[in-house]
Amino acid sequence: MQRESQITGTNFDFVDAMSGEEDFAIAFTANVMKLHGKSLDSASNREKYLALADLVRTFLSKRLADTEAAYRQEQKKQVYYLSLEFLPGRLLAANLLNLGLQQVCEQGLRRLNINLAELIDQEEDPALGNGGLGRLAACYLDSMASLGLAGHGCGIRYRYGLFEQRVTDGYQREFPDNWLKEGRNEWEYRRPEETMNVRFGGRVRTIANGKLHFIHENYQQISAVPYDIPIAGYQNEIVNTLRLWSAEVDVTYQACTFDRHGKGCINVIADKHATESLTDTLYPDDSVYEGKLLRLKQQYFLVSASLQSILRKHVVNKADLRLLPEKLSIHINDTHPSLAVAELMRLLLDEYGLGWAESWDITTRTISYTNHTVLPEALEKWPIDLFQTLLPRIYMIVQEINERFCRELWDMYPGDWQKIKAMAIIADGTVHMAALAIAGSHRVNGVSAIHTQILKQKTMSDFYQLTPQKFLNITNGVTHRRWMLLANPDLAQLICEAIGDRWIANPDELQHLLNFAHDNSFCCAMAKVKFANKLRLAKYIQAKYGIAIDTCSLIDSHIKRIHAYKRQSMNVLHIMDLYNRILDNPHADIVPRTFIFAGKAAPGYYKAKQTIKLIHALAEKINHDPLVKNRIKVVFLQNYNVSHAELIIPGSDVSEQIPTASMEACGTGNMKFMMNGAVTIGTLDGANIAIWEAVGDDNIFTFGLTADQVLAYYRNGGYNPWDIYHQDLRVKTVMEQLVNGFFPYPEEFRAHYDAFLNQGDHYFVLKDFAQYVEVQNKLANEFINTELWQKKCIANVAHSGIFAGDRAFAEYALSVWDLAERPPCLRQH
Ligand code: B1H
Repeated sequence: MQRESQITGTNFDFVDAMSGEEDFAIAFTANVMKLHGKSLDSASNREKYLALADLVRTFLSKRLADTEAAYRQEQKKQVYYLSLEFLPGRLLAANLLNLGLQQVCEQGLRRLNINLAELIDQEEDPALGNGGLGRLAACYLDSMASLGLAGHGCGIRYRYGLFEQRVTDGYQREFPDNWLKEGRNEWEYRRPEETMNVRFGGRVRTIANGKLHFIHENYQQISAVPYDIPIAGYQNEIVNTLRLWSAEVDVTYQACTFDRHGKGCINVIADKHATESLTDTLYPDDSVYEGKLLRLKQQYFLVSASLQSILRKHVVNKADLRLLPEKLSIHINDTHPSLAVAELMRLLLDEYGLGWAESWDITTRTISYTNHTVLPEALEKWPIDLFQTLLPRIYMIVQEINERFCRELWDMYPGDWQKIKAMAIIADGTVHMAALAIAGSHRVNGVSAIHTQILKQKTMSDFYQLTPQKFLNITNGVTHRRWMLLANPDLAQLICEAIGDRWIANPDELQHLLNFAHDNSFCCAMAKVKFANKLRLAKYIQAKYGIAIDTCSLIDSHIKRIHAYKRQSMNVLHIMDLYNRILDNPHADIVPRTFIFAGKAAPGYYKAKQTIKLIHALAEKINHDPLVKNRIKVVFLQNYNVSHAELIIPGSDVSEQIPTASMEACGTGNMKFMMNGAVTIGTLDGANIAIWEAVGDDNIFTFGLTADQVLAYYRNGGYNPWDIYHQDLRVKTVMEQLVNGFFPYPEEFRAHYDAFLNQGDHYFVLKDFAQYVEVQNKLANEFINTELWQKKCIANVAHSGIFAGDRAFAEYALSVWDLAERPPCLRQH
């Protein structure tokens, strides 16, 4: 009895005292009772999951408090990573792994006849991001904590995440992602005492009494309440935070004045809901900028709340504001939080009374910026009217920054108005956020070598000429802990058996796997692991969609946002061509293939949504045609999220990375597939190039126009796709099939047909088609040579170390944030 009372979920002695699975089982059972007032027998799986998460949170709580105290004592430099998006994925399994509790928990639950995997499945997968950009932010939080860097995320606690995608009749339909149905998230700590107030609208009165004072009046003030999600480092006792801000209105002290309609409190509460809607939803556009007032409001809300709380903490700790750049770094994830430049200036000038020159020096030495896209449609700019009305004081500051910046440019390039206009922060009635971000940062980085090169030579060339020392490349990386240890535990285990476990701390050591490329038993074991993962995926597809896939077939996955530049449509055209080969010759020698697609289309993006319909129309035809004899299957997995990626990636043989060269800044899915032994078929773009350099020609299938060639075509007005239509019968056939009744919807795919043929094929799908088909054939023929294929898989895993997020973040630590300590993975070099 005494033992039982000692081991409860909230007793912190328990955190240190718990010694084994029996203790864990007792604590868990007690926690189910404490949390739900139910015995284990009558608790549902969801209730058991919540009790387990709560128990794990006990461990996190203690480390969170200890980490915070240690940072304060050591006065460690802090990094704040500001991002409108974070896609952390489910946290239970990750926390168990990072806290070193995986085994004890699994075995403890087994004693109670509970399967841990079933509880893990109960967790919502928070969709607080669109895709690569948000997932990268989450990978970096994991790396920072694991490297022992004091790095924290700052984002928005969207009440509803990215929409839930359901497909009916081949059409995407969107539903609200109600991830907080229970009103709270089990990992978060609400911290109302640290609420910040953010001001919108109103006007600014200037008073000059010796010095200028700016009085902001008649503004609307919105409270930002922080919720901290703990981010545990890998078995190093460190817990950092992801701080998410929520707009909240406390009506407790608001008098309800009754008007003649007797509405009183109804109005007060209606106003509360209207105000709180600020953080209701994430904008669902990936790579396309949408100039909506609410989005600008969200950006300022995040930036202002975060900076106020960061500065307050700095000042409370009695640190000198002039030491800000030495004590902390503020990193902005793309231009979305670039208002940070102006807001930091406002706080230093207006709230803390510093002068302009000093404030600007502090600001630019504190802030750094990563650019994630060169797509022109994604470049953020805001109409002056809208900007000035919503943020009058911030607009004044941006004006001043712009004037001083343009004066500097004038000194550099006297008389060159065109250049100065092209670089100005305010021009043509708009505020250019990338210019603000560059001017206000001491470092600007791209996310892959080719992307950075395009930034330097094209998109930001004027800025590069002006301040070349600011620009650098840091190729993205992803956390191998989530993408290997968690998503593919059998592979991780096998690797440990072969080369030991040092690769977990230093992924470069994966290179030692190359010694096993000729070891038959290792190759066989790798193949077995892949097969088991394919089986797991096949079971999921069978259960969810009733489609039986051949686990011996080549599983080829194309999973990412649906976008014309990512060219899912080219993949579709190739599958149509394969199918046509069977129609022409039912006995054609076709390597059995399963094509998997998953991804969401932005709700307003017609062509992307029609691509989803096209994939479904094709699946409908092929999967049911007896002539095909199951040699090809096409599957679309709905509502793609981090958990689906964890299932699909380890079970895939081939990774489709086929964007129009020059358009995919980096890509990170490509790295995750590689780590799991899938072979890439890809264009020479983004990190595909780095993968190619790492694995060599034999272990990747590259094809298509290079970025230089694509850009040269654009300069010269494009090319004529009809030439290809007339030269290549395969192209002619698949084009006609889009509109001739081959699919039972003759007009449905007219937009695709027109884009390919009548609108100049902007994404070079037809231009790259022949080469794509050729490497697809080559790849299939090499796949059936299992020995050869295994070597490719091993080479991919072995060379994936440089794509670990730890390497990327160590580079940021050294070259961008100037952190004193050398992260462990760089220490050995
Ligand atoms: C990336 C975005 C993005 N680049 C606008 N840009 C958004 C742009 O809500 N918006 O308005 C949201 C997201 N996302 C991706 O970043 C790149 O396309 C990938 O190539 C890259 O790997 C990833 C991480 O760097």
